[in-house]
Amino acid sequence: MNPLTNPTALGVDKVLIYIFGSSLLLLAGITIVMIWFVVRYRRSKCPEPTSDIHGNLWLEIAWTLLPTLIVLSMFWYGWTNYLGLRQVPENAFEVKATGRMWSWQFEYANGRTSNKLYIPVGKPIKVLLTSTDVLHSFFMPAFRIKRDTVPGVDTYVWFQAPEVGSYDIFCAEYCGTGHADMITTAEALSAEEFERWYNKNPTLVQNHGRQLMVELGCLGCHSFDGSSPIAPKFGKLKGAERNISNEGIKRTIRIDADYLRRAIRAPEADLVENFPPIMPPYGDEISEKDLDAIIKYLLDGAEEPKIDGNKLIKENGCLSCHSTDGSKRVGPSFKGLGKRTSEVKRDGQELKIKVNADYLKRAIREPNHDVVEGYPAIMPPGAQFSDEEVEAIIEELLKK
Ligand code: HEC
Ligand code: HEC
Ligand SMILES: [Cu+2]
Repeated sequence: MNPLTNPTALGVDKVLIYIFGSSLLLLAGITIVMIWFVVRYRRSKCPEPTSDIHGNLWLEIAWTLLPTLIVLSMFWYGWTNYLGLRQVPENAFEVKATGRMWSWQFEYANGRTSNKLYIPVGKPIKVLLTSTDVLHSFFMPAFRIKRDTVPGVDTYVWFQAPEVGSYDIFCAEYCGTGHADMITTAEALSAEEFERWYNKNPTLVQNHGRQLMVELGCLGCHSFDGSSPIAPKFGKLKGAERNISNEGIKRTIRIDADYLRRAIRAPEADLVENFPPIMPPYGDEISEKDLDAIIKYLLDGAEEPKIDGNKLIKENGCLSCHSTDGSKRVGPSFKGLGKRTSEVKRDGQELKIKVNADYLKRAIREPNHDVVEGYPAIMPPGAQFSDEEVEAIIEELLKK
């Protein structure tokens, strides 16, 4: 397959041109014959019928068979090209798309999520579709693909972007107040740029270094929390002071990348004071690239990377129902939320609750427990978040 084509659009366009073209031809043929007959056999020219035919077998066979063949050919042509839309090339890159009120979320094999569909150009993309709440419809006009997303049903579409650029994505099924906001784009990137985007996930890069240290067994001696006394603790090491001895000569140094590199490749050279010289040197079993990842992780801190609450709020569609500027949308605005007292209904009873972390946690986890007065109980429960993620979101909400 030529990577620079748009196979799904080509297939659909061919069928459209064929059906529309043959309809046009028929229309023209019938209209021309009709006009010709009207002129040729008008009353002033032929006051009396000139012939008196009662049947013509061949003519009848012809006008039954010809239209049947034309219609069947439309069916056959349409069907074979429809199969092209449903048969996904084997090397397709898979992305999960979830429709929900009122945004699209895309999720990649490595756990990355985003609200725009980032894809490599020229590669078949299989989009696995589902919905969390109501019917939506995933529509990409540039590729002539449109498919309903239904809660509990998994389906798919595929396409291939012929050029680097932006392609529109819409929801084509009226799904409530914010339906028109379900607009986003597919960003087709060159292979290298896509690779960079795909691997740029800061959480993953930092965890890669940590992961390597787990795999290499460094944690047999070292710990992140100081629980192992036999080797120095891994922590935020950048700039920390160390008393080291090198063949009996003592020095105080500040930790930098070069020091860490030596400490791993040739631990016997600079020994950290008060520790036995038991660390084995690591040579070929750690590639330069992996070593860089480890060093980066050791320098910048062993704490878990901080979860970005604002990013979660943006990428999980909260802003399609909540504003941050005080304006009322489908749900209450986030502005000043931390200083508010919410009037809610709980089991039919009206309550006033001072907004705090506990209240917000419930509002995200079980939105129908307390429903804010004057709003419909349609907020989807944030079941996809870990506890840490909910905490990060709450921290951001309280600041707004
Ligand atoms: C057998 C136990 C052991 C293993 C396994 C081990 N280390 Fe060490 N490591 C030590 C000891 C003991 C020291 C302190 C003495 C020294 O400087 O060699 C040390 C020192 C270090 C230092 C200098 C730390 C500082 O605070 O100045 C770094 C960095 C380090 N190790 C990284 C690693 C990495 C990365 C691995 C895995 C690839 C690893 N170590 C595996 C025992 C170990
Ligand atoms: C489909 C629209 C919709 C989406 C998406 C949505 N919410 Fe809501 N949210 C509402 C509505 C409507 C209410 C008010 C009714 C209620 O309390 O259930 C509400 C209430 C809230 C409240 C309580 C506000 C108050 O004034 O007491 C919080 C907090 C909240 N949402 C947070 C979030 C977060 C965080 C997200 C994203 C993970 C989110 N919402 C996504 C519609 C939505
Ligand atoms: Cu929709």
